[in-house]
Amino acid sequence: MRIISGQLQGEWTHVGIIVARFNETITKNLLEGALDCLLRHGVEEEHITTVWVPGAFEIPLAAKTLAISNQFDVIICLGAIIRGQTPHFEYVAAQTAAGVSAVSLESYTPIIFGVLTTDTIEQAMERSGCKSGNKGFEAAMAALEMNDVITKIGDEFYEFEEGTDLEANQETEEDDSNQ
Ligand code: INI
Repeated sequence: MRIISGQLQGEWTHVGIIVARFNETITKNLLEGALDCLLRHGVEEEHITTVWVPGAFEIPLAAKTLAISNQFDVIICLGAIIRGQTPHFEYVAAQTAAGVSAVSLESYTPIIFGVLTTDTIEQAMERSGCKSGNKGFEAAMAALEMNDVITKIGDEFYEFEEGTDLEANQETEEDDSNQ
């Protein structure tokens, strides 16, 4: 039996963080939590890029743009969508989640959803470091674990030519099977 599981080890890991400015008092705490986790687990400061966007709705495009640069092993998305503040909470939340998920699958990049979706600002505060942990810290843990898992699956089951990635590898395999 073969078991693959990820370690929380960040050395040599290039991390992109996208953080929404909307509800900045909360998202700043999420960012702090994420950075704390990354630095504690060995990610070098110069390997972390933080990108600010206006709101959660803008996160997926920024994530895609970072992902296709091929400069990042993993991307963490941080935001706070609060039901009480907007009648279109459901749309913003659903589109943000669906967009982040789609970009991750399309780009073969672990992209972590560290976006709070809460009913009240108090709940958002509690989950950004005050009472019930910090979702930013948790998102960074998930990022490190997923980076290691995906790397290990790649090492175990794919043969890469130098300079290729999972997507290029898949295209090569499709070309081979069409011949
Ligand atoms: N963006 C958020 O990140 N959180 C929110 O709670 C929120 N509310 O309440 O509306 C929000 N809206 C802005 C949205 O993300 C976009 O920035 C805006 O619609 C421009 O595209």
